[in-house]
Amino acid sequence: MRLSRSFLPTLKENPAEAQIVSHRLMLRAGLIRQTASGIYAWLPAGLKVLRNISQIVREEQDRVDAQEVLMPTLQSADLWRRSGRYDAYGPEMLRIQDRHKRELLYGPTNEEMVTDLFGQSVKSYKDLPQVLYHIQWKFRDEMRPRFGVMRGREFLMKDAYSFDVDYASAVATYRRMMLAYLRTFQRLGVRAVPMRADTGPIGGELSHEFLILAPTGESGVFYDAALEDQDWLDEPVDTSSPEALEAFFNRVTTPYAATDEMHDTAAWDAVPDAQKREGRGVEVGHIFYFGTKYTESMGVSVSGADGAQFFPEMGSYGIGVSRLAGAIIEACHDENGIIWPDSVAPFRAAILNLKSGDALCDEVCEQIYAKAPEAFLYDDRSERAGVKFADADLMGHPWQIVVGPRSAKEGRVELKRRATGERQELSVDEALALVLAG
Ligand code: 5CA
Repeated sequence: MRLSRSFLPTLKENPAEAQIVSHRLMLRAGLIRQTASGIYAWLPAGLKVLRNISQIVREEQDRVDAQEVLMPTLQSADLWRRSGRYDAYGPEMLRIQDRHKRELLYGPTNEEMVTDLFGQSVKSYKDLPQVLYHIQWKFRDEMRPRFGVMRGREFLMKDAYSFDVDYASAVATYRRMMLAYLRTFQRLGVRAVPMRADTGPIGGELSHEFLILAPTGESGVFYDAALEDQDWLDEPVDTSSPEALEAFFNRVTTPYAATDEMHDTAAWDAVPDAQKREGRGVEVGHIFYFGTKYTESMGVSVSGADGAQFFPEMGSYGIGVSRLAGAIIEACHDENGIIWPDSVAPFRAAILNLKSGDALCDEVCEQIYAKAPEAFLYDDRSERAGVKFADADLMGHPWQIVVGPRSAKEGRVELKRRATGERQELSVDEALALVLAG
């Protein structure tokens, strides 16, 4: 994208309404704009981030055999009356009437709808297990929307729902999903620690939250450092084996980890001091096992091997996709701006033309840009070099390719790595190879 022609409205000043760093940087870097309280429009660079996050989430869901669907945002109130949650959900639910005075709602979550969809088509134990997910907008009329996309009213969630024949199989599905989550967050360039959690209005008996450490997080967190350095991407867990899944689950859940709500001081005292990590965390995912709560209340049963009807066991698994854009910034920034992990950055590199209008500089920049126009943000504006450097730092591209008249004469450019500040002079081809690798 050429910066001179793009809709990338950066701000020099800190917007007064933004209290936390990710909100400030998302507004200043031109990623989002608020359109109503707790409701945001995603501008071109922000949308690229949201898509990159969604794609990684999708690939890791697919890897554990979850199947993508797309359910609507609007749901019928009758569906929620069947589970008994229509009245129980309270004022967080946005309730709507259509022209025929039929009651609808803007979905805050999809347990009811997916259970109904499943019940319409699946009649036999032979068709289990099933895991369905979608990446869809939700609405929760939060009492205090704040911190930008971190606690919005309309927000993008990946929500998955599983149906299994029995407890053992449901627990295996839950553990598989836990592995998918650890891989997802690792690929997103952040470390999210799973912690035992309260189940809240979703209900159920087994639940874990995934928290990214950030000083502005809403929960206090306590955990054992043993949870910090595990690499889950290449971990050979045989996800078809319940025993392998159990061993994996025990490894992840044995070291101490809890939010302040679930904190157990006696267990914490037993963790060696050198291993103790304490801070604040942002919840970016939450998984639940709740057995037959919805299949039973909604009357959705299938026939078993013995011919008798039974209620499938369910779980649900959420990731805050739009919240993650903010949470990643909370974890990855410095005083100059965002430092995007390579996997989610809207552009791999900025091309900074230090002398726009100079025939040679323009030619070198155009030559680089033509190699991969979608990967680069080409700063072709006739601005001062200082402005271009500051904007590139603010927007947080993993690399900056700096093209100035002196080095351009020798066919060379300066390559800066945003995360470390490290600079090196390279030929155009060497720089391209580094930037476009992986
Ligand atoms: N049905 C279950 C799992 S699919 C569910 O709704 N779980 S949840 O309530 O925990 O939400 C899942 C994730 O959505 C949370 O972990 C959080 O990352 C994100 N989320 C929840 N509320 C908001 C909000 N107001 N703004 C942004 N993200 C949110």
